[in-house]
Amino acid sequence: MSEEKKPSANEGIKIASNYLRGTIAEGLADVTTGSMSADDQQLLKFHGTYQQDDRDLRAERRKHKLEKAYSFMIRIRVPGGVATPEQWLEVDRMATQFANGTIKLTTRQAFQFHGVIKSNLKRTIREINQTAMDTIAACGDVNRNVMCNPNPYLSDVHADVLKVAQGISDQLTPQTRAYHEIWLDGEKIESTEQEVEPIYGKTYLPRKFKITIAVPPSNDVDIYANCLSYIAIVEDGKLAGFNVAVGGGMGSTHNNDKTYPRLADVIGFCTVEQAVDVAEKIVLIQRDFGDRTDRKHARFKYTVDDHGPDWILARLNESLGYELGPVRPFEFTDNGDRYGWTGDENGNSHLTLFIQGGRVLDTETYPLRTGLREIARVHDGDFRLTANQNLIIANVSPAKRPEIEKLLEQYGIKDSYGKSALRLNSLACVALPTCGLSLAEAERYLPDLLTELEETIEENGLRHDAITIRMTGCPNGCARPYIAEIAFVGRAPGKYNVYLGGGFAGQRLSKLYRESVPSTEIKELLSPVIAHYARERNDGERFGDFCIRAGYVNETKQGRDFHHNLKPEALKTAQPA
Ligand code: SRM
Ligand code: SF4
Repeated sequence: MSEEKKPSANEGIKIASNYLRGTIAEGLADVTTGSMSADDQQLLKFHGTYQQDDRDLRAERRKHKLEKAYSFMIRIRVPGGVATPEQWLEVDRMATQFANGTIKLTTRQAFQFHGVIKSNLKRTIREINQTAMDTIAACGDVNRNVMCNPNPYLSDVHADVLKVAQGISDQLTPQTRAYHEIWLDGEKIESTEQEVEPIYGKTYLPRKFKITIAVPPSNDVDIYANCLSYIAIVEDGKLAGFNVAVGGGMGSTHNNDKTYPRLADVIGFCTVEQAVDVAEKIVLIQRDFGDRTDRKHARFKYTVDDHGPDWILARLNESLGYELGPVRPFEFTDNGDRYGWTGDENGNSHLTLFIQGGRVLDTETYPLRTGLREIARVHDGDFRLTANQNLIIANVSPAKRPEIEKLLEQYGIKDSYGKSALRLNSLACVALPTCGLSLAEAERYLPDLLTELEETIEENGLRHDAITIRMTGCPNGCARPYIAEIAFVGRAPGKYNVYLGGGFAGQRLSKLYRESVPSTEIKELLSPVIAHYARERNDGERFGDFCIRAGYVNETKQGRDFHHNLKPEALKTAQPA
């Protein structure tokens, strides 16, 4: 007899929370501790904030019998990644006043603050809302920040696409008044009966949900790694509609084959007018059919894999009351950002800047944050956050460009100048010291590893050859590592699984090449592969494709195969020659 599985603990927390209130208000008022209760920590995510502690200080504080150095990460939603100069200035101010003096640009086009202490949490979230931005649903079992291709090169199409992203974001934003009550001192509504969460209901979604929109040929928002993606189809210079893709995701757990990254399947085409409806109906399918018993199997990618994309399409058509059209042709060439100045059809200019690790801060040698602040003070366009943790100073009018160029010069801010194509195509997640799940360094270590690998790259004449390279501190995949051509995924302090063979446009999963490689041995491990590539690649052949052709790894054809079909050497720790 099959035993019915119980819903996971988080389902109970959501039901008991009275639409995400829990005891957050009381917890914030408790000055005896810098932390919140375990259940409220889960609920806080829906409000856009995570309790963390400074892991660099753990041992020292334990020695002195002190509470951990608790603080909060706050994620600010920026649908489509577009922020005004005024918003930039406010984010910059709050980074100093309430956070650790840095602004983090995330892999989903959002801002993050780190290091906000409990007594400042409410004020910070309130002030974020005063800037016409918010944090609701930046995290939690709901739809997250909707991503959108940030490059306004085709500015009319881009404006249309951005409108759709904002429409989807609005439609899927939770309706609970809890956010207003707790953070904005909104009026308390006593009866839960008056609450309406027409899309989510009391238990919201089984797990987080992610949506993105790409404008080919750029796949800079990594559509294959999202739960639901739209691929803009541009015909005669106009937006004709979108191909719809479902079931992508990255997260996996070491030594658990039942968890795996998966690429989205493209299942049909919808018109611009249908896009919001399609998003809502897909979310409802996940709400009703996603696995609420096991959070490691609760993402939409498993719903799609378990039932099959055809089943999802049939259900979607049924609930829409009309059918998606056949998939239209499209082609992605890459998933990186286009650095430097570009112009658009309206005569405005856009400058894409490389921001290492997405971290905007001042150092003694590079006053990036100050420079951007000064630019925001005169800028008459907007700022665009890219899904590659970079920044576009967008829509610079011809009149303003000389002034902005002068400031760039004055603060030494370079777009891509002097950097290898390898570095310009790198991504690292936050990891230590704030991420509670990290097993190894990422953002703080990748820049140094790149410096080491750049020696090999230079020796082999590959300085200008783009290779995508990504690092995460654990297998959750926040920098979307499993679709990079080279990826490092933390196993333990100073040790990484090395993956090869991802697609240059983010269209193929990679495969484990060596397990648990000490960081000191990574250069020795990869140098021969890079040299081999430089010597024997075919014309235009990408590094990831070469790694498969030359037999370093087998091709991963689908998510379920990610952990299988490994070369025997993959599970051996690398031995230096
Ligand atoms: Fe992520 C959890 C940071 C994008 C997959 N992610 C976390 C947490 C909140 C750790 C935690 O749960 O305690 C990290 C906070 C670290 C910190 O100190 O800031 C964290 N994720 C990030 C960011 C900031 C990484 C970055 O360096 O930019 C990204 C914020 C995006 C945003 O603005 O919303 C971020 N996370 C992603 C992505 C990439 C994407 O969405 O395109 C993924 C892979 C795609 C996917 O979802 O499948 C991702 N994060 C995860 C997972 C694994 C989920 C799963 O399916 O198993 C977790 C852990 C979890 O949810 O249990 C996680
Ligand atoms: Fe933290 Fe892991 Fe995400 Fe990196 S990949 S930010 S270590 S959860």
